[in-house]
Amino acid sequence: MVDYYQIFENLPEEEKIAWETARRFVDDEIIPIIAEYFENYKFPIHLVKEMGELGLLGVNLPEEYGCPGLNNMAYGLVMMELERGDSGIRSFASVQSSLVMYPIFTFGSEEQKKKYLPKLAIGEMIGCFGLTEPDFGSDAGSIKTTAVDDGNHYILNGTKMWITNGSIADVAVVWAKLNGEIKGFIVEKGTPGFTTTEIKHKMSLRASVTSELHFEDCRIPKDNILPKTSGLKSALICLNQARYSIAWGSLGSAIASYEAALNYAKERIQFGKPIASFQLVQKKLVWMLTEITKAQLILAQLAKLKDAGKVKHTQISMAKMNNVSMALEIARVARDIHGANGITLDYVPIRHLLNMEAVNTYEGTYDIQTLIIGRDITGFQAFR
Ligand code: TGC
Ligand code: FAD
Repeated sequence: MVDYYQIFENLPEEEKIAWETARRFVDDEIIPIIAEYFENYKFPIHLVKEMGELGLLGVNLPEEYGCPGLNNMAYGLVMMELERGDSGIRSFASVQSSLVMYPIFTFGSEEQKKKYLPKLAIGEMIGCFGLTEPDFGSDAGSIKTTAVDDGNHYILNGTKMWITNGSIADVAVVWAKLNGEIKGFIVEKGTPGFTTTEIKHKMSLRASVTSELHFEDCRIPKDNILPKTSGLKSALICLNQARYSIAWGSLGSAIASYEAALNYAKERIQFGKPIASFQLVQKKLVWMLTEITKAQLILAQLAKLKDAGKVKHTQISMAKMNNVSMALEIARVARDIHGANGITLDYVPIRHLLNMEAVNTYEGTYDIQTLIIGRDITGFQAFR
Protein backbone atom coordinates (compact mmCIF):
# COMPACT_ATOMS: atom_id res chain seq x y z
CA MET A 1 0.00 0.00 0.00
CA VAL A 2 1.28 3.42 -0.96
CA ASP A 3 1.86 5.38 2.29
CA TYR A 4 4.80 7.71 1.68
CA TYR A 5 4.24 9.70 4.87
CA GLN A 6 3.63 6.62 7.08
CA ILE A 7 0.18 7.97 7.91
CA PHE A 8 -1.43 4.58 8.38
CA GLU A 9 1.45 2.74 10.03
CA ASN A 10 0.27 2.48 13.61
CA LEU A 11 -3.40 1.81 13.28
CA PRO A 12 -5.26 0.06 16.09
CA GLU A 13 -5.79 -3.69 15.58
CA GLU A 14 -9.50 -3.36 14.78
CA GLU A 15 -8.90 -0.91 11.93
CA LYS A 16 -6.01 -2.99 10.59
CA ILE A 17 -8.16 -6.13 10.49
CA ALA A 18 -11.02 -4.38 8.65
CA TRP A 19 -8.53 -2.95 6.15
CA GLU A 20 -6.78 -6.28 5.57
CA THR A 21 -10.09 -8.10 5.17
CA ALA A 22 -11.23 -5.65 2.49
CA ARG A 23 -7.81 -5.77 0.84
CA ARG A 24 -7.81 -9.54 0.62
CA PHE A 25 -11.37 -9.58 -0.71
CA VAL A 26 -10.44 -7.12 -3.46
CA ASP A 27 -7.23 -8.96 -4.40
CA ASP A 28 -8.87 -12.41 -4.42
CA GLU A 29 -12.39 -11.72 -5.69
CA ILE A 30 -12.51 -8.39 -7.54
CA ILE A 31 -9.22 -7.82 -9.35
CA PRO A 32 -9.27 -11.17 -11.22
CA ILE A 33 -12.78 -10.66 -12.67
CA ILE A 34 -13.55 -6.96 -12.77
CA ALA A 35 -12.34 -6.06 -16.27
CA GLU A 36 -14.60 -8.75 -17.73
CA TYR A 37 -17.61 -7.57 -15.69
CA PHE A 38 -16.91 -3.96 -16.68
CA GLU A 39 -16.66 -4.90 -20.35
CA ASN A 40 -19.82 -7.02 -20.22
CA TYR A 41 -21.81 -4.35 -18.35
CA LYS A 42 -22.42 -6.56 -15.32
CA PHE A 43 -22.35 -6.07 -11.57
CA PRO A 44 -20.87 -9.12 -9.76
CA ILE A 45 -23.96 -9.66 -7.65
CA HIS A 46 -22.74 -13.10 -6.56
CA LEU A 47 -20.21 -11.35 -4.27
CA VAL A 48 -22.77 -9.39 -2.22
CA LYS A 49 -23.31 -12.06 0.44
CA GLU A 50 -19.56 -12.53 0.85
CA MET A 51 -19.18 -8.79 1.37
CA GLY A 52 -21.81 -9.02 4.09
CA GLU A 53 -20.18 -12.05 5.73
CA LEU A 54 -16.81 -10.27 5.76
CA GLY A 55 -18.30 -7.22 7.51
CA LEU A 56 -17.85 -4.84 4.58
CA LEU A 57 -21.42 -3.46 4.72
CA GLY A 58 -22.63 -0.91 7.26
CA VAL A 59 -19.12 -0.88 8.71
CA ASN A 60 -19.66 2.14 11.00
CA LEU A 61 -23.15 1.18 12.19
CA PRO A 62 -23.75 -0.54 15.55
CA GLU A 63 -23.49 -4.24 16.35
CA GLU A 64 -26.92 -4.06 17.99
CA TYR A 65 -28.39 -4.20 14.47
CA GLY A 66 -26.03 -6.84 13.12
CA CYS A 67 -23.43 -4.37 11.79
CA PRO A 68 -19.66 -4.39 12.45
CA GLY A 69 -19.82 -1.36 14.78
CA LEU A 70 -16.42 0.02 13.73
CA ASN A 71 -15.24 3.63 13.54
CA ASN A 72 -15.04 5.97 10.56
CA MET A 73 -11.36 5.29 9.92
CA ALA A 74 -12.19 1.59 9.44
CA TYR A 75 -15.17 2.53 7.24
CA GLY A 76 -12.94 4.76 5.10
CA LEU A 77 -10.20 2.17 4.72
CA VAL A 78 -12.75 -0.42 3.57
CA MET A 79 -14.17 1.99 0.99
CA MET A 80 -10.66 2.82 -0.22
CA GLU A 81 -9.90 -0.85 -0.82
CA LEU A 82 -13.22 -1.55 -2.56
CA GLU A 83 -12.65 1.28 -5.02
CA ARG A 84 -9.07 0.16 -5.57
CA GLY A 85 -10.93 -2.78 -7.12
CA ASP A 86 -13.57 -0.76 -8.96
CA SER A 87 -15.86 2.21 -8.36
CA GLY A 88 -18.85 -0.04 -9.06
CA ILE A 89 -18.03 -2.20 -6.04
CA ARG A 90 -17.52 0.80 -3.75
CA SER A 91 -20.69 2.37 -5.14
CA PHE A 92 -22.66 -0.73 -4.27
CA ALA A 93 -21.26 -0.81 -0.74
CA SER A 94 -21.52 2.89 -0.04
CA VAL A 95 -25.10 3.15 -1.29
CA GLN A 96 -26.04 0.10 0.80
CA SER A 97 -24.22 1.43 3.89
CA SER A 98 -24.48 5.22 3.70
CA LEU A 99 -27.66 5.78 1.75
CA VAL A 100 -29.88 2.89 2.80
CA MET A 101 -28.71 1.54 6.17
CA TYR A 102 -27.67 4.94 7.51
CA PRO A 103 -31.04 6.67 6.80
CA ILE A 104 -32.96 3.74 8.27
CA PHE A 105 -30.68 3.81 11.32
CA THR A 106 -30.85 7.61 11.71
CA PHE A 107 -34.41 8.42 10.71
CA GLY A 108 -36.22 5.08 11.06
CA SER A 109 -38.44 3.64 13.80
CA GLU A 110 -37.14 0.83 16.04
CA GLU A 111 -39.28 -1.66 14.08
CA GLN A 112 -37.79 -0.49 10.77
CA LYS A 113 -34.25 -0.80 12.12
CA LYS A 114 -34.86 -4.34 13.40
CA LYS A 115 -36.63 -5.38 10.21
CA TYR A 116 -34.11 -4.12 7.65
CA LEU A 117 -30.65 -3.45 9.12
CA PRO A 118 -29.55 -7.01 9.98
CA LYS A 119 -30.54 -8.28 6.52
CA LEU A 120 -28.86 -5.38 4.73
CA ALA A 121 -25.71 -5.92 6.82
CA ILE A 122 -25.27 -9.52 5.71
CA GLY A 123 -26.17 -8.84 2.10
CA GLU A 124 -29.39 -10.82 2.29
CA MET A 125 -31.17 -7.64 1.15
CA ILE A 126 -29.96 -5.00 -1.28
CA GLY A 127 -30.99 -1.36 -1.05
CA CYS A 128 -31.07 1.75 -3.22
CA PHE A 129 -31.56 5.48 -2.61
CA GLY A 130 -33.81 7.56 -4.84
CA LEU A 131 -33.36 11.30 -4.66
CA THR A 132 -32.37 12.45 -8.19
CA GLU A 133 -35.07 12.90 -10.83
CA PRO A 134 -34.86 13.42 -14.60
CA ASP A 135 -35.30 17.21 -14.18
CA PHE A 136 -33.65 17.69 -10.78
CA GLY A 137 -30.09 16.57 -10.08
CA SER A 138 -27.99 19.27 -8.41
CA ASP A 139 -31.17 21.13 -7.44
CA ALA A 140 -32.35 18.30 -5.21
CA GLY A 141 -34.68 20.53 -3.20
CA SER A 142 -36.99 20.97 -6.23
CA ILE A 143 -37.89 17.27 -6.69
CA LYS A 144 -41.41 16.62 -7.92
CA THR A 145 -42.18 13.11 -6.65
CA THR A 146 -45.17 13.29 -4.32
CA ALA A 147 -46.59 11.30 -1.44
CA VAL A 148 -50.26 11.74 -0.64
CA ASP A 149 -51.88 10.68 2.62
CA ASP A 150 -54.62 8.11 1.97
CA GLY A 151 -55.89 6.65 5.24
CA ASN A 152 -53.57 3.76 6.18
CA HIS A 153 -51.35 4.34 3.16
CA TYR A 154 -49.28 6.90 1.30
CA ILE A 155 -49.59 7.02 -2.49
CA LEU A 156 -46.36 7.79 -4.35
CA ASN A 157 -46.13 9.25 -7.86
CA GLY A 158 -43.00 10.28 -9.73
CA THR A 159 -39.77 9.11 -11.38
CA LYS A 160 -36.27 8.76 -9.96
CA MET A 161 -33.28 8.69 -12.30
CA TRP A 162 -29.70 7.42 -12.15
CA ILE A 163 -30.31 5.21 -9.14
CA THR A 164 -27.43 2.91 -8.17
CA ASN A 165 -28.60 -0.67 -7.39
CA GLY A 166 -32.13 0.34 -8.52
CA SER A 167 -33.12 -2.81 -10.45
CA ILE A 168 -31.46 -5.23 -8.05
CA ALA A 169 -32.74 -3.63 -4.86
CA ASP A 170 -35.14 -5.36 -2.46
CA VAL A 171 -35.80 -2.08 -0.74
CA ALA A 172 -35.66 1.55 -1.89
CA VAL A 173 -35.27 4.64 0.30
CA VAL A 174 -37.26 7.19 -1.70
CA TRP A 175 -37.49 10.94 -1.16
CA ALA A 176 -40.85 12.57 -1.96
CA LYS A 177 -42.85 15.64 -1.02
CA LEU A 178 -45.67 15.14 1.47
CA ASN A 179 -47.74 18.34 1.73
CA GLY A 180 -44.76 20.17 0.21
CA GLU A 181 -42.17 18.84 2.71
CA ILE A 182 -39.49 16.33 1.63
CA LYS A 183 -39.74 13.07 3.58
CA GLY A 184 -38.07 9.66 3.25
CA PHE A 185 -40.10 6.51 2.52
CA ILE A 186 -39.25 2.82 2.36
CA VAL A 187 -40.61 1.06 -0.73
CA GLU A 188 -40.21 -2.69 -1.05
CA LYS A 189 -39.63 -4.47 -4.33
CA GLY A 190 -42.85 -5.93 -5.73
CA THR A 191 -45.09 -3.19 -4.33
CA PRO A 192 -47.78 -2.62 -7.00
CA GLY A 193 -47.10 0.63 -8.87
CA PHE A 194 -43.31 0.43 -8.31
CA THR A 195 -41.22 -0.58 -11.35
CA THR A 196 -37.60 -0.13 -12.41
CA THR A 197 -35.77 0.18 -15.73
CA GLU A 198 -32.03 -0.39 -16.01
CA ILE A 199 -30.13 2.41 -17.76
CA LYS A 200 -28.08 1.10 -20.70
CA HIS A 201 -25.09 2.36 -22.71
CA LYS A 202 -23.11 3.83 -19.80
CA MET A 203 -19.41 4.17 -20.55
CA SER A 204 -18.65 4.69 -16.85
CA LEU A 205 -19.59 2.61 -13.79
CA ARG A 206 -20.24 -0.30 -16.12
CA ALA A 207 -19.81 -2.85 -13.33
CA SER A 208 -22.66 -1.23 -11.41
CA VAL A 209 -26.43 -1.30 -11.90
CA THR A 210 -27.97 2.15 -12.50
CA SER A 211 -31.72 2.47 -12.95
CA GLU A 212 -34.82 4.57 -13.20
CA LEU A 213 -37.47 4.04 -10.52
CA HIS A 214 -41.10 4.62 -11.50
CA PHE A 215 -43.94 5.20 -9.02
CA GLU A 216 -47.45 5.17 -10.42
CA ASP A 217 -50.10 5.35 -7.72
CA CYS A 218 -47.79 3.21 -5.62
CA ARG A 219 -49.50 2.52 -2.27
CA ILE A 220 -47.20 1.90 0.65
CA PRO A 221 -48.25 1.26 4.26
CA LYS A 222 -48.14 4.30 6.57
CA ASP A 223 -45.50 2.47 8.64
CA ASN A 224 -43.07 2.85 5.71
CA ILE A 225 -42.41 6.54 6.21
CA LEU A 226 -39.05 7.28 7.84
CA PRO A 227 -40.63 9.13 10.74
CA LYS A 228 -37.70 11.32 11.76
CA THR A 229 -37.05 12.79 8.29
CA SER A 230 -37.90 16.46 7.84
CA GLY A 231 -37.07 18.36 4.68
CA LEU A 232 -34.15 18.22 2.25
CA LYS A 233 -31.77 18.46 5.19
CA SER A 234 -32.45 14.81 6.13
CA ALA A 235 -31.47 13.64 2.64
CA LEU A 236 -28.37 15.86 2.71
CA ILE A 237 -27.31 14.39 6.05
CA CYS A 238 -27.27 10.96 4.33
CA LEU A 239 -25.24 12.40 1.45
CA ASN A 240 -22.54 13.46 3.93
CA GLN A 241 -21.98 9.79 4.77
CA ALA A 242 -21.82 8.81 1.11
CA ARG A 243 -19.55 11.73 0.15
CA TYR A 244 -17.24 10.65 2.96
CA SER A 245 -17.03 7.15 1.52
CA ILE A 246 -16.42 8.51 -1.99
CA ALA A 247 -13.59 10.71 -0.70
CA TRP A 248 -11.90 7.54 0.59
CA GLY A 249 -12.86 5.42 -2.38
CA SER A 250 -11.35 7.79 -4.89
CA LEU A 251 -8.04 7.50 -3.03
CA GLY A 252 -8.20 3.74 -3.67
CA SER A 253 -8.84 4.37 -7.35
CA ALA A 254 -5.89 6.78 -7.54
CA ILE A 255 -3.60 4.26 -5.84
CA ALA A 256 -4.60 1.58 -8.35
CA SER A 257 -3.78 3.88 -11.27
CA TYR A 258 -0.50 5.07 -9.72
CA GLU A 259 0.74 1.57 -8.86
CA ALA A 260 -0.09 0.37 -12.38
CA ALA A 261 1.78 3.30 -13.93
CA LEU A 262 4.83 2.83 -11.70
CA ASN A 263 5.06 -0.88 -12.47
CA TYR A 264 4.52 -0.34 -16.16
CA ALA A 265 7.13 2.43 -16.33
CA LYS A 266 9.75 0.20 -14.71
CA GLU A 267 9.15 -2.57 -17.23
CA ARG A 268 8.45 -0.76 -20.50
CA ILE A 269 11.64 -0.31 -22.52
CA GLN A 270 11.97 2.52 -25.05
CA PHE A 271 15.21 3.97 -26.45
CA GLY A 272 16.96 1.03 -24.79
CA LYS A 273 15.91 1.97 -21.24
CA PRO A 274 12.91 1.58 -18.92
CA ILE A 275 10.65 4.62 -19.44
CA ALA A 276 10.81 5.12 -15.64
CA SER A 277 14.38 6.32 -16.13
CA PHE A 278 13.28 9.39 -18.13
CA GLN A 279 12.87 12.66 -16.27
CA LEU A 280 9.44 13.50 -17.70
CA VAL A 281 8.02 10.13 -16.65
CA GLN A 282 9.50 10.50 -13.17
CA LYS A 283 7.92 13.94 -12.88
CA LYS A 284 4.50 12.44 -13.62
CA LEU A 285 4.98 9.63 -11.09
CA VAL A 286 6.19 12.02 -8.38
CA TRP A 287 3.24 14.34 -9.00
CA MET A 288 0.86 11.39 -8.59
CA LEU A 289 2.45 10.26 -5.34
CA THR A 290 2.40 13.80 -3.95
CA GLU A 291 -1.30 14.22 -4.76
CA ILE A 292 -2.07 10.82 -3.22
CA THR A 293 -0.17 11.77 -0.07
CA LYS A 294 -2.06 15.06 0.24
CA ALA A 295 -5.36 13.20 -0.14
CA GLN A 296 -4.29 10.71 2.54
CA LEU A 297 -3.52 13.54 4.96
CA ILE A 298 -6.93 15.10 4.34
CA LEU A 299 -8.66 11.78 4.94
CA ALA A 300 -6.75 10.82 8.07
CA GLN A 301 -7.76 14.14 9.65
CA LEU A 302 -11.32 13.93 8.31
CA ALA A 303 -11.76 10.48 9.90
CA LYS A 304 -10.51 11.85 13.24
CA LEU A 305 -12.93 14.78 13.06
CA LYS A 306 -15.81 12.48 12.14
CA ASP A 307 -15.04 10.03 14.94
CA ALA A 308 -14.85 12.95 17.38
CA GLY A 309 -18.27 14.18 16.16
CA LYS A 310 -16.69 17.46 15.08
CA VAL A 311 -16.79 17.18 11.29
CA LYS A 312 -18.54 19.89 9.23
CA HIS A 313 -20.35 18.81 6.08
CA THR A 314 -18.33 21.41 4.16
CA GLN A 315 -15.11 19.61 5.16
CA ILE A 316 -16.52 16.40 3.70
CA SER A 317 -17.39 18.34 0.52
CA MET A 318 -13.79 19.53 0.23
CA ALA A 319 -12.47 15.98 0.53
CA LYS A 320 -14.97 14.67 -2.06
CA MET A 321 -14.21 17.52 -4.46
CA ASN A 322 -10.42 17.32 -4.14
CA ASN A 323 -9.94 13.58 -4.01
CA VAL A 324 -12.21 12.66 -6.91
CA SER A 325 -10.70 15.33 -9.12
CA MET A 326 -7.23 14.12 -8.10
CA ALA A 327 -8.11 10.50 -8.90
CA LEU A 328 -9.53 11.53 -12.29
CA GLU A 329 -6.33 13.38 -13.21
CA ILE A 330 -4.11 10.58 -11.92
CA ALA A 331 -6.02 8.01 -13.98
CA ARG A 332 -5.55 10.21 -17.04
CA VAL A 333 -1.78 10.54 -16.53
CA ALA A 334 -1.45 6.83 -15.68
CA ARG A 335 -3.28 6.00 -18.90
CA ASP A 336 -0.83 8.19 -20.77
CA ILE A 337 2.18 6.42 -19.24
CA HIS A 338 0.76 3.13 -20.56
CA GLY A 339 0.85 4.43 -24.14
CA ALA A 340 -1.36 2.49 -26.55
CA ASN A 341 -1.64 -0.40 -24.10
CA GLY A 342 -3.38 2.05 -21.80
CA ILE A 343 -6.50 2.21 -23.91
CA THR A 344 -7.27 -1.47 -23.26
CA LEU A 345 -8.95 -3.05 -20.26
CA ASP A 346 -5.84 -5.22 -19.82
CA TYR A 347 -4.50 -2.32 -17.75
CA VAL A 348 -6.51 -0.65 -15.00
CA PRO A 349 -6.18 3.13 -15.60
CA ILE A 350 -8.70 3.49 -18.44
CA ARG A 351 -11.37 1.75 -16.33
CA HIS A 352 -10.64 4.01 -13.37
CA LEU A 353 -10.57 7.04 -15.66
CA LEU A 354 -14.00 6.22 -17.08
CA ASN A 355 -15.38 5.49 -13.62
CA MET A 356 -14.06 8.71 -12.15
CA GLU A 357 -16.02 10.73 -14.70
CA ALA A 358 -19.27 9.54 -13.07
CA VAL A 359 -17.87 9.77 -9.54
CA ASN A 360 -16.95 13.40 -10.23
CA THR A 361 -20.63 14.01 -11.10
CA TYR A 362 -22.59 11.98 -8.57
CA GLU A 363 -23.14 12.82 -4.92
CA GLY A 364 -22.88 16.49 -5.85
CA THR A 365 -20.71 17.54 -8.78
CA TYR A 366 -17.27 19.15 -8.43
CA ASP A 367 -18.97 22.52 -9.04
CA ILE A 368 -21.65 21.95 -6.42
CA GLN A 369 -19.06 20.94 -3.80
CA THR A 370 -17.13 24.10 -4.72
CA LEU A 371 -20.23 26.23 -4.15
CA ILE A 372 -20.97 24.48 -0.85
CA ILE A 373 -17.49 25.47 0.39
CA GLY A 374 -17.77 28.90 -1.24
CA ARG A 375 -20.95 29.58 0.72
CA ASP A 376 -19.26 28.45 3.92
CA ILE A 377 -16.28 30.79 3.61
CA THR A 378 -18.02 33.84 2.09
CA GLY A 379 -21.49 33.64 3.56
CA PHE A 380 -23.01 34.09 0.08
CA GLN A 381 -24.86 31.24 -1.63
CA ALA A 382 -24.12 31.12 -5.36
CA PHE A 383 -26.41 28.23 -6.34
CA ARG A 384 -29.24 30.33 -7.64
P1 TGC B 1 -29.91 24.36 1.47
O1 TGC B 1 -30.71 25.54 1.85
O2 TGC B 1 -28.47 24.51 1.25
O3 TGC B 1 -30.09 23.23 2.58
C1 TGC B 1 -31.31 22.91 3.20
C2 TGC B 1 -30.98 22.67 4.68
O4 TGC B 1 -30.02 21.62 4.81
C3 TGC B 1 -28.80 22.12 5.42
N1 TGC B 1 -27.69 21.49 4.70
C4 TGC B 1 -27.07 20.41 5.17
N2 TGC B 1 -27.20 19.75 6.32
C5 TGC B 1 -26.40 18.69 6.50
N3 TGC B 1 -25.51 18.28 5.58
C6 TGC B 1 -25.36 18.91 4.40
N4 TGC B 1 -24.49 18.46 3.49
C7 TGC B 1 -26.16 20.04 4.15
N5 TGC B 1 -26.28 20.91 3.12
C8 TGC B 1 -27.21 21.80 3.48
C9 TGC B 1 -28.86 23.62 5.26
O5 TGC B 1 -28.11 24.26 6.26
C10 TGC B 1 -30.35 23.87 5.39
O6 TGC B 1 -30.66 23.74 6.77
P2 TGC B 1 -31.81 24.62 7.46
O7 TGC B 1 -31.78 24.22 8.89
O8 TGC B 1 -31.42 26.04 7.21
O9 TGC B 1 -33.08 24.25 6.75
O10 TGC B 1 -30.61 23.68 0.23
P3 TGC B 1 -30.55 24.04 -1.31
O11 TGC B 1 -31.86 23.64 -1.91
O12 TGC B 1 -30.04 25.43 -1.49
O13 TGC B 1 -29.49 22.98 -1.91
C11 TGC B 1 -28.20 23.05 -1.64
C12 TGC B 1 -27.35 22.03 -2.44
C13 TGC B 1 -27.22 22.45 -3.90
C14 TGC B 1 -26.00 22.07 -1.77
C15 TGC B 1 -27.97 20.60 -2.37
O14 TGC B 1 -29.18 20.54 -3.04
C16 TGC B 1 -27.03 19.56 -2.91
O15 TGC B 1 -26.15 19.09 -2.21
N6 TGC B 1 -27.21 19.16 -4.21
C17 TGC B 1 -26.46 18.06 -4.78
C18 TGC B 1 -27.36 16.89 -4.95
C19 TGC B 1 -26.64 15.58 -4.70
O16 TGC B 1 -25.55 15.52 -4.18
N7 TGC B 1 -27.32 14.48 -5.02
C20 TGC B 1 -26.81 13.20 -4.73
C21 TGC B 1 -27.84 12.13 -5.01
S1 TGC B 1 -27.39 10.54 -4.38
C22 TGC B 1 -26.14 10.00 -5.37
O17 TGC B 1 -25.64 10.66 -6.21
C23 TGC B 1 -25.66 8.64 -5.10
S2 TGC B 1 -24.35 8.12 -6.07
C24 TGC B 1 -23.71 7.05 -4.96
C25 TGC B 1 -22.91 5.96 -5.46
O18 TGC B 1 -23.30 5.23 -6.39
O19 TGC B 1 -21.84 5.80 -4.84
P1 FAD C 1 -27.03 18.78 -13.39
O1 FAD C 1 -27.49 19.15 -12.04
O2 FAD C 1 -27.96 19.00 -14.54
O3 FAD C 1 -25.64 19.51 -13.68
C1 FAD C 1 -25.09 19.65 -14.99
C2 FAD C 1 -23.88 20.57 -14.92
O4 FAD C 1 -24.28 21.87 -14.45
C3 FAD C 1 -22.80 20.09 -13.95
O5 FAD C 1 -21.53 20.41 -14.45
C4 FAD C 1 -23.08 20.92 -12.70
O6 FAD C 1 -21.93 21.10 -11.87
C5 FAD C 1 -23.53 22.23 -13.31
N1 FAD C 1 -24.38 23.00 -12.39
C6 FAD C 1 -25.62 22.69 -11.94
N2 FAD C 1 -26.07 23.63 -11.11
C7 FAD C 1 -25.10 24.58 -11.03
C8 FAD C 1 -24.97 25.81 -10.33
N3 FAD C 1 -25.92 26.26 -9.50
N4 FAD C 1 -23.83 26.51 -10.51
C9 FAD C 1 -22.85 26.06 -11.30
N5 FAD C 1 -22.91 24.90 -11.98
C10 FAD C 1 -24.03 24.17 -11.85
N6 FAD C 1 -28.77 9.88 -7.58
C11 FAD C 1 -29.51 9.31 -6.57
O7 FAD C 1 -30.41 9.93 -6.04
N7 FAD C 1 -29.23 8.03 -6.16
C12 FAD C 1 -28.26 7.28 -6.70
O8 FAD C 1 -28.02 6.13 -6.28
C13 FAD C 1 -27.49 7.86 -7.78
N8 FAD C 1 -26.52 7.10 -8.41
C14 FAD C 1 -25.90 7.61 -9.52
C15 FAD C 1 -25.05 6.77 -10.26
C16 FAD C 1 -24.45 7.26 -11.42
C17 FAD C 1 -23.57 6.35 -12.23
C18 FAD C 1 -24.65 8.61 -11.82
C19 FAD C 1 -23.96 9.16 -13.03
C20 FAD C 1 -25.49 9.43 -11.08
C21 FAD C 1 -26.14 8.94 -9.94
N9 FAD C 1 -27.05 9.73 -9.23
C22 FAD C 1 -27.79 9.18 -8.19
C23 FAD C 1 -27.38 11.09 -9.70
C24 FAD C 1 -26.35 12.13 -9.32
O9 FAD C 1 -26.41 12.47 -7.97
C25 FAD C 1 -26.60 13.37 -10.21
O10 FAD C 1 -26.21 13.00 -11.52
C26 FAD C 1 -25.82 14.57 -9.74
O11 FAD C 1 -26.34 15.05 -8.51
C27 FAD C 1 -25.83 15.72 -10.78
O12 FAD C 1 -27.10 15.96 -11.27
P2 FAD C 1 -27.37 16.01 -12.87
O13 FAD C 1 -26.76 14.81 -13.47
O14 FAD C 1 -28.82 16.22 -13.05
O15 FAD C 1 -26.55 17.25 -13.38
